[in-house]
Amino acid sequence: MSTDAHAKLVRRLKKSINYHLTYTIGSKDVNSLTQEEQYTALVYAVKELTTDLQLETEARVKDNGTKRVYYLSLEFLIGRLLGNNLHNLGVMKACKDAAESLGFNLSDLFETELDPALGNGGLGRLAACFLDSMATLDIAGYGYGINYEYGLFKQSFVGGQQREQPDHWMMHGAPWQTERPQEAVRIPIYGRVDHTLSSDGEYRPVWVGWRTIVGVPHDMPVVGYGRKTVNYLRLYSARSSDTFDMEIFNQGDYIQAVQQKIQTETVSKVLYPSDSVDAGKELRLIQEYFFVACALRDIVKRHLEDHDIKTLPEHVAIQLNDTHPALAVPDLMRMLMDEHDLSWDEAWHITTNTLAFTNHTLLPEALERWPVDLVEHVLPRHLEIIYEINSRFLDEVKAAYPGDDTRLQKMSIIEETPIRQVRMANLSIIGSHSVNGVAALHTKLLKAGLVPEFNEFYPGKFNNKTNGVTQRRWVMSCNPRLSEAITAVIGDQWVTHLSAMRDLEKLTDDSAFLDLLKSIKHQNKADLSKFIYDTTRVKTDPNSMFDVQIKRIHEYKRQLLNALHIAHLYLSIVEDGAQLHSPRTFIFSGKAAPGYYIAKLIVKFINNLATIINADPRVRDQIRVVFIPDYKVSVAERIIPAADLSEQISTAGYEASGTGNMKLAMNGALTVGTLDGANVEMLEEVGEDNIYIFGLKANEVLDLRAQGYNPYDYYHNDTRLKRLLDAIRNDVFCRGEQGLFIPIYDLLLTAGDFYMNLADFDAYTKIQSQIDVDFLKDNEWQRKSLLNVARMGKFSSDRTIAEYARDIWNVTPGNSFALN
Ligand code: 26Q
Repeated sequence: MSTDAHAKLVRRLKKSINYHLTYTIGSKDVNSLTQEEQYTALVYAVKELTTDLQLETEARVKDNGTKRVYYLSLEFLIGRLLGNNLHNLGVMKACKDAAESLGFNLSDLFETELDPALGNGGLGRLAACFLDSMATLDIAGYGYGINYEYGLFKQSFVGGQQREQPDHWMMHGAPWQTERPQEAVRIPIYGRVDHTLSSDGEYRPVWVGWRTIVGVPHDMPVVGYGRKTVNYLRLYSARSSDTFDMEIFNQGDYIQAVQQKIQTETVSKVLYPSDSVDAGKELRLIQEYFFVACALRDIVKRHLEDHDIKTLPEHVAIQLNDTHPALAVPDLMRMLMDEHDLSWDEAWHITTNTLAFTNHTLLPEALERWPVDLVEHVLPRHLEIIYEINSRFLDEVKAAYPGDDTRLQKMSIIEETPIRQVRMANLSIIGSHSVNGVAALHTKLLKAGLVPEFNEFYPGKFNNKTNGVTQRRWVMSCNPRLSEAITAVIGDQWVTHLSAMRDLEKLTDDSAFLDLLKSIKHQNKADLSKFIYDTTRVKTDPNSMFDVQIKRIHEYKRQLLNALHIAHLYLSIVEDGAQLHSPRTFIFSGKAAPGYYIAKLIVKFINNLATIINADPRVRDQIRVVFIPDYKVSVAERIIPAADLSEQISTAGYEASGTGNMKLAMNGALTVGTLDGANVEMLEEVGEDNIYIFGLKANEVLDLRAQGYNPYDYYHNDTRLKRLLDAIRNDVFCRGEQGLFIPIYDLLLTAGDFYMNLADFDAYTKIQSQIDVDFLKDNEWQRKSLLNVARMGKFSSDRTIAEYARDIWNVTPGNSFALN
């Protein structure tokens, strides 16, 4: 930006901030403003810039007849927006100058922003990275979801146990959002189907007696890097319909009418805090239907402004983020047939060519199923359509495989036993033209293990799209020191073409550059140490190795294996006089679903280890343990730049992809991991000398289980394991709460250790000893770290999105992005 343009922009921002302080916020005295007031006025000023670009983008898309992509997701973990948007707009400096001249401290204002937690974990954050990449690639791509009033619960610890508190993230307003009441949509729900015939004798089902939910959109700008494209994320709030309520009001039951109103508005009240299936909750089903129905109406309405309904697949692509939006299949069918008078075959052609589905899980028990009775009660017409889809589909299967009843049962949308349920995965597969997994191994296992019959029946429908993350948030913005150092030597191409990081390889023998990287990591670790002290009162040493495991707490992710290793180190230091070569700080962060008993006990176990170890003078100079509470995007942004070692140790075959693995490696952490999810492809990219791979492979896990895995074999044959598990059983870590961790002992032995912690324990301790030694070899470690940064190009979500665009959506990025 020229000096002139800069000065002009600073003046514009200042003027606008002052305007909003007075007229939007209504603030009295500019000298006694709260941080929130300063922050809010600044956001309104910046939103003027994004609004201009958003309107320009929208006009360009409309004029050019550009195909639009809609990403339907119940979760968007977008993180704080101010810093990110300023970076992507390229106005960070101007904004800093404007803020400072008004006496505001921009860094403080960044910290004032509440971190919207409208998602649980990987799936929601992936959706946010995809929005960033779509806008940066100049794709007309929009997110559609729910405007939850309460995001994911806030986590705190009381006596080491997880407590949940509500996250009322809009408490101080939501200045990034623009409410658009004029674009509200009315959604029917409940009621029954009248089976009537039209005048020419055709079957004309009519959905009658429904109630209405009103969906009011709230748009948030999604700013592409480079000031060209600004798309939006459209989140719907549920409101009750006044016309409907009037009827009850007129009947005289005022209180009942108000109660119904309140009930309707609970639909967008809270995000379900579990990242696996929560059995059969009506409110969750309504949420899934509500946002899909709002999105489809909005999408079809926009399409009809310029085109005929029959050309929908040419102008619109809709991506379903897991099965949560699977009701898009019957709802689009219903709109096309019942509201646009198309035949079944026409509607089916349009529906299947518009929709595409992404699967994120391999656990059969994590597949969504809804009781038929519940679906019938909430959505009677949709159930009828689901039955019809199923019956036509099963006819095709019967024709292809006469007499194969087992196959028919597996492929049916309806599960018959133990109760009749709708299988959302089958519905999504049948109703889409593309089904993709999120990493090469995951897609392979999806095709071969989870739904082989579908893969056989639909050749070419299944495909892989390995996940990625946006380097704009996960390097440029969260790790400014590293970004500057990189840009100084290879330029800033990497910000939009991460593969350009390969140029760093020429510096692997440049000891001055390696020293610079080391000092950057050290400064980042010092910053994190301060944050850890402020949040937990635990002192950590930035000279120790920072070993991090940050993700949702799950048995399959095996935080327990990490904790067992730590407890083993503790015992071997105290009882055997063992000594580590490299002092280590074990850092955990992550939330357990409120109803997930064993995950919460694992949290407590780690917290107890932390208390015991950090207070024990015999071990505290060698190992330290911290559990950083309330993991969220803004906490991840502090931890990731400071990590030396990244723990990606899931039981092979269970982590669909992982994305934290990519973020950590991009920031120079070395990975210790199993051959699971995207770790497999990270190994391919960085080479085996630059990653620590251990443990059973996915096929070995299955083979061992088939042979009859017995954890007692490991317990009896490994004296370390016996000592460790007995210590857990005998209350060594219970801190006075007797018998507290017996369920963990039982999980690992009597209950069969389903995730094979004990089978991988030996390999894990061995590789950890190797890491302990390697960390001492300063230059070598730093060189490996640099190669990780240099070789993560594949894992930019820009690459992922370019592949979706080419293979699934059939759209051409306005901003050319080369794929291999
Ligand atoms: C379903 C029904 C009812 C209530 C909740 C849910 C629900 C909610 C969230 C089920 C699953 C989720 C989230 C799943 C998730 O985050 N999966 C992760 O997706 C990432 C992005 O693809 C992968 O990298 C991870 O491997 C995968 O675990």
